[in-house]
Amino acid sequence: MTMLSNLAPIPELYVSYDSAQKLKVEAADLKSWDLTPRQICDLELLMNGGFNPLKGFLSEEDYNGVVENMRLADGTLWPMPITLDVSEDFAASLEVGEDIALRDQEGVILGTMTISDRWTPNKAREAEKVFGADDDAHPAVNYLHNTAGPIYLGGPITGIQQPVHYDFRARRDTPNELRAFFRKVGWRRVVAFQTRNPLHRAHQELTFRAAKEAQANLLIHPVVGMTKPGDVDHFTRVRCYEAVLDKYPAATTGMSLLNLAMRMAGPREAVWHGLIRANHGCTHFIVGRDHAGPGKNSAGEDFYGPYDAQDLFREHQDEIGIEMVDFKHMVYVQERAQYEPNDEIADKDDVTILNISGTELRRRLQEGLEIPEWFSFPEVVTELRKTRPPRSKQGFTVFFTGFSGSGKSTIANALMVKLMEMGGRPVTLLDGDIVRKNLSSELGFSKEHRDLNIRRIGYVASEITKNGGIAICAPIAPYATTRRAVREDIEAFGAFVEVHVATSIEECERRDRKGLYKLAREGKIKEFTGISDPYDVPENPELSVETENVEVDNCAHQVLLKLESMGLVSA
Ligand code: PPS
Repeated sequence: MTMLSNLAPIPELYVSYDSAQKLKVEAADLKSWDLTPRQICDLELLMNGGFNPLKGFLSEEDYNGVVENMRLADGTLWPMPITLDVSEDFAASLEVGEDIALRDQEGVILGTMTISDRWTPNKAREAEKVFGADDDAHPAVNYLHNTAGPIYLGGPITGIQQPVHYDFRARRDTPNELRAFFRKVGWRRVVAFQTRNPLHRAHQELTFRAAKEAQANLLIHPVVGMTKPGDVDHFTRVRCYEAVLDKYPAATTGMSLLNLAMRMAGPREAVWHGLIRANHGCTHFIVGRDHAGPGKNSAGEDFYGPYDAQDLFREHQDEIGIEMVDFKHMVYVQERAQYEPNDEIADKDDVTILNISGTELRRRLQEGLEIPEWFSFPEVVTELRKTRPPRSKQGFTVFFTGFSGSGKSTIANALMVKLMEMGGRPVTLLDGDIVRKNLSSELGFSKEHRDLNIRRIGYVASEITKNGGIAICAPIAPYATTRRAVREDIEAFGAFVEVHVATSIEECERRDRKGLYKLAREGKIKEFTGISDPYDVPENPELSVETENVEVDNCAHQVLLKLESMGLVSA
């Protein structure tokens, strides 16, 4: 099959500038939906034609077709549900047929939608059919159940303006801008490379080979919208990509950033990515092993087979309108000092094959170890080291949890002083009592208020961690789910060290330093943790300390040893 790009403009959903100005004024009377970050990404690609032929968020009929057999109601291939999920309250306030304003998080109007459909989706079914399993270990299934609203709205969009991006503006292109660029420079065959990771030498080799094989120019087309939680942030990645771009022969290769919110849906995602690239005027698309793979399921197995994405893509290639280029697994052959496709090395037993896995690379970055030049480009390694300094230079959070009077504050204070004595990073103590005097002064002890209190502490600790400091938290934090949520927030930026101060309730009551247990027993304090309110004992804390017959100094020392063993402080 010979693919030549169709570089005629594709339809967008934007109205003219004058109409947009008028609509903006009129929209003041409409009910507004404040879009989530993922919905903003989806809306941008709906409006600029990246999701062509969609004309809006899916109707119920289209949604059912997409979920069940990857097709819109009219039979057109479309693998991913692009839906507007909202709250019950908002959905209930609307009539079908009504127009709503779609606004970004600062209230700027981006478009309007005429509501044609409103329904309660069967999310378990969506998870099974689209993502392959109703398992929260899949990031998109987790999003579906725990972040997305319960009601879906569908209907056509009228585009008013693009979401504003302040970063890398010159590197972002709509499908029509890319098409115009290809037309201008005479690129008739273009192979696109999708990525959400930094590029190293192996990627540079394989993409260049793919372009040669397809006799095409190369477009590095990284996703900068939303990728897999825990990925390297896009600011760092784009600086890395810019460094790698210089390594290709001049004028063969370009780069454009795609504000896509990935779902990590493997085979379906590959087909979706292909359709999006076809809309951007590309003729070829590289599909790799485990394309857009979400990692392991809750049983520790892969969600999809390694070549499922290639198989599904091949099956639908003609309809997608873009030709697949198989990804070659490139490895470094030491004796020949070059990268070669793994399956083309005839003398495997006589040569030394080198490879560094993603996990090994992260370990080396964490520990500040050498990353060899055969593996990556020095400029890329320098960028990565800036955002991933060794653990002993990163911020982290120590989160004490335990009953009132268990000794949390005393140990936390001792730890703070020891860390300050060591120096190097600022230390902040967020003690339960102190937080309740300041940050959470209006809160009581209901589950809702305790959760709010812990989420606030978690938010402050995550900011401290992000900025390279040490946060020591010492609340009771009785609920495991809330502790887990805080852990997730913080682990995006650094380590979360949960320390269970495991003093028994009997011992805490015996000590009764503040006389609160007595009052709780007398019923004068209600909802008292351990007496009349629950405490979920941590199942897998990084450390559990006993305080009965143990000096405070020794407890703090145990924490310090743990921090040392995790590489967070050096002896
Ligand atoms: S929580 O559950 O994490 O929000 O609690 P926290 O912010 O750590 O606040 C606990 C301190 O408040 C005092 N106190 C109570 N604790 C538990 N239950 C009830 N009902 C209650 N009422 C007041 C108590 O002194 C706790 O301090 P610590 O430092 O834990 O002894």
